Amino acid sequence: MHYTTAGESHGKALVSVVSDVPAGIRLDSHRIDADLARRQKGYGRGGRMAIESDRAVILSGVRFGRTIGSPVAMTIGNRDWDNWTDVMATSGDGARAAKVTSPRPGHADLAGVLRNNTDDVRDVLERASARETAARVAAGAVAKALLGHVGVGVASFVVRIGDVALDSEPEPEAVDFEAAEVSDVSCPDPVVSARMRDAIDAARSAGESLGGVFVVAATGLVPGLGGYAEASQRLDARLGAAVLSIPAIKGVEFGDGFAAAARVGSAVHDPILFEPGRGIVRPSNHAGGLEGGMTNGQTLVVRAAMKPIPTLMRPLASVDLATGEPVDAAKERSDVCAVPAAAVVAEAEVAMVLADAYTQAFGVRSVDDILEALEAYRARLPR
Ligand code: EPS
Repeated sequence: MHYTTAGESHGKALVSVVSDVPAGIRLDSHRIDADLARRQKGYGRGGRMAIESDRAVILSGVRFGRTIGSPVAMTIGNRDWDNWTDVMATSGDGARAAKVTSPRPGHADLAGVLRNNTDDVRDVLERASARETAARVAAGAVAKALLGHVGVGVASFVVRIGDVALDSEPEPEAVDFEAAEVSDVSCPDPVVSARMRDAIDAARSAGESLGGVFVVAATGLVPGLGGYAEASQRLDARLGAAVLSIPAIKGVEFGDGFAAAARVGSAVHDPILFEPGRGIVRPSNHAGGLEGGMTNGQTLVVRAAMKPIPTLMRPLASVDLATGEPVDAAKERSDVCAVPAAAVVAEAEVAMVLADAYTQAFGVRSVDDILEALEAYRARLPR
């Protein structure tokens, strides 16, 4: 299973196409919309989120609430399009659209205009905008629906915003995900949530923006997804690439991640024990559920760092690309902090990689075939 998206931030709509979708997945558009709504919320979002109310319209690949084995195409309308019909028209000469010529440091603006040989930063920023991630979340909801059939759950929580962090990061099994979902910063600890909101308020007042760190966890995975024999099979690499493809994500860790580099081996690796009746037991999960490029049957723990958003209300120095004169970087309406939103997008990315790994291992034709192959696989695993 894999996806592609199309759509500009202020164009008419976003488009999502999910391919290699097995038949028989129960797909409820309310579930898709619930994730779209989670992505929209979050303390620190800007004025745009008050305009949008994202809903997925399913165009193909689904009949009577179930996938039929063909590509699932969806659109999400941009309500803001009504305010941008001149600037984002698909025809005409653009005479009424002022060019954006002051690239924002940290955004795709400068490298994008150099790459594409354009003199209008808007040609680049419209697609580089994180608005596109709404389409990823819709695609990820299809992946999550398949994972639901095989007993896999994917969830996330925020552990840091700016310099405010949870004192110690809990094991995902101990996280109250419902509390995190209710929190408008997606942090399970209400006291830390309040400090995170204060930090976002302070950043907004200072014309600043904030990044942070979140965890995505996946439970119920069978061991052996992915592979060790070929570089392209390694699940760490596929998950890492997927999460790093989200705008503003600068680092990804699994389990203990970078901290493991400072420890001795016996403090990093998870012993393998056997308990009669329970089978193989791992007393710890430093590896974050991945060994040798494969799932090992434990909870997958992915942690990602997001840099602060590049659009600053107190802008950094830039250059007017039309004149070469020094100017302030473009100051567009934007968010102060989108870390809670990025966590939902990362759930979608992780879910897509895992759904793809399940279809590669157990078949792409139908949910029933996948479940049968999975049962046979589970039956031969040691008790
Ligand atoms: C974004 C700028 C803002 C954000 C946008 C990402 O949009 P606008 O320029 O319309 O104010 O709100 O995020 C979304 C629209 C979204 O749906 O997440 C940017 O420059 O990346």
